[in-house]
Amino acid sequence: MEVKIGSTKLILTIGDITESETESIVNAANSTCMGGAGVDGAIHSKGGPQILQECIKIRKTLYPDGLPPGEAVITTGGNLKAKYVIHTVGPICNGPLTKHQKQILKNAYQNSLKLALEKNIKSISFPSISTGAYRCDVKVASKIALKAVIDFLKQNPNKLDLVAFVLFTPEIYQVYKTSLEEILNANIND
Ligand code: AR6
Repeated sequence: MEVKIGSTKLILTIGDITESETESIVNAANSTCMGGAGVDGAIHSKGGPQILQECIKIRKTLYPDGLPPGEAVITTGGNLKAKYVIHTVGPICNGPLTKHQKQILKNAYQNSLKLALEKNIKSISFPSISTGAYRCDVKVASKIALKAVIDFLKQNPNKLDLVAFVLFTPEIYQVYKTSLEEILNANIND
């Protein structure tokens, strides 16, 4: 599915984010920034050791106590097709998302986009942050993710060419597609 938000293309696609050809991809990391499973594991294993080396440096200099949930940092993409990896940390869920968890998730998307603009990056791919190991409800998370991106693009027009959500399974894709349709219909009826 593809829509336009101002001059920016917003795409939903099924796939593996490590194969993404956008200039940057976002990692659903944890506060250690030292790697893990899921998207994080795939990015570090395909991207190679340079990504971890830069993460270690960031931990030593900027975030000695760990990357706080909702914040974002940037490293090289190493051997990936993407030139940059933006690492962010979503909320950990143990049930329905609380107001605070929703805010953290929104921050994770918007701080990643902010960092992309600071680096003059034109295209970015997101995974479905916090809906794997961090167990947040996909339907709720998808609405927050899409709204966060759409609001950001409306507030920062003509900066990014492409924002893609690269969703790992057809089921997750379908949830995001329905959410996007609902958000766009709600906007029309505003
Ligand atoms: N490409 C796109 N999406 C993927 C890929 C991939 N290669 N692999 C998994 N997904 P998760 P989280 C989907 O667990 O919930 C890590 O251990 C997956 O199906 O990667 O934010 C970190 O180190 C799900 O929909 O991230 C943290 O400790 C989504 O990506 C923790 O997991 C997110 O799943 C972060 O948990």
